[in-house]
Amino acid sequence: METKTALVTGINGQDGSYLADFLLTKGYKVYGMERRCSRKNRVNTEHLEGKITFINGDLADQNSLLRCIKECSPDEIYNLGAMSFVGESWNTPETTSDVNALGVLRMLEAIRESGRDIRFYQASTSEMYGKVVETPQKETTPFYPRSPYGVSKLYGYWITKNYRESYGVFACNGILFNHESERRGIEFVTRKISDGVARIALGLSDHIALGNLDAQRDWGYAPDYVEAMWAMLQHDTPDDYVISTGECYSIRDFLQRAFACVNISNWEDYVKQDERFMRPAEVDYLVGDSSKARDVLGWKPSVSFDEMVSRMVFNDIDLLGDDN
Ligand code: NAP
Ligand code: G4F
Repeated sequence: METKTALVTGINGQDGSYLADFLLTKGYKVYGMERRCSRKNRVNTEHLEGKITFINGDLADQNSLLRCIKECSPDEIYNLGAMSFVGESWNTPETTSDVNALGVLRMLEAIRESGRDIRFYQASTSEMYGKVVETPQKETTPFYPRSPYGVSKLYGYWITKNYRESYGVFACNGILFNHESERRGIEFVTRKISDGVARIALGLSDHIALGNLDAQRDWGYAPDYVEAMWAMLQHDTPDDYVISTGECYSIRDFLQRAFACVNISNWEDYVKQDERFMRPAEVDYLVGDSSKARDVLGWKPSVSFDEMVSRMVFNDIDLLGDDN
């Protein structure tokens, strides 16, 4: 069988690292694109050194993308690189838009310029539904983004669809609902909670400071979700798919489950609400209908919410235990 080559942007992020793990099991040659920085951040990808090829590139720099494609000659590109933290997007709306919106355009243009037949995956998001106009949200639900991040991702979504329709690029949008894991960035609420609970259990802290506890999300497990990205690019025709569990929980539910892992039932005593973590505009409720992906791609999630919370908490206990 012919070896396929994939270029993955955002390689050092949560999804990039899991996708590389998955593609290696499928026999791919994997190139992981990372930005040059003063100190390498390969917490999620240290184990991939020697197994994949790291390549420097920046979604804010057109020439670097052209060079990356020339250097790897990929069959598939997974565009996962982004300023992905919604809260930060109000502080850096311009950079967020440059990378998350124009970065997609730059990559699509680089594909066109290369003249190669490259399949393209765009990391779109449930944040595009924002102030939801329909529940559950599916591929046909109108969008109403509520943050500079959501707005920037909406451009990425449409330009991907547009290049598919204008130039026949095999380009797919995965509209992924929140997905979490042991490799989740520490600033996101689930990992902040699992890390905070671990610290409290180990006597290293006495509380967690959080913002809005009433928001509700459809939380899945990241390794399940990267399989859906791959499945989209293996299908006969390019299309857009919602990827979600169909279940919805609040931050309070997450807290209750996480504290229960360390036998604490009075979790409210350990949580302080802090204005600093409230957002100028909130997405209150997201729950996805992934019937299309389940029917067409045969995809379904395998790890339950409770199992995911427990894996995250015990992983953080292990990590902190190793540090002490
Ligand atoms: P993540 O952990 O924050 O990873 C994002 C990666 O993008 C980081 O490795 C970051 O590298 C890289 N990046 C940032 N700016 C870049 C630039 N200018 N050029 C190239 N790379 C750049 O995010 P994730 O959770 O893995 O998510 C992957 C993608 O899916 C993102 O596009 C995100 O918006 C989207 N998404 C995520 C979810 C979710 O729940 N996780 C749901 C829907 C969609 P640095 O280390 O250099 O900053
Ligand atoms: O964990 P979050 O920061 O994730 P958010 O905003 O849902 O975005 C994530 O999922 C999107 C898919 O829907 C992705 F596109 C995006 O890249 C990212 O991966 O916040 C979740 C909820 C929010 O309602 C927030 O207001 O948790 C609430 N929250 C309450 N206290 C907090 C905190 N969020 C964070 N990060 N930190 C807090 O202290």
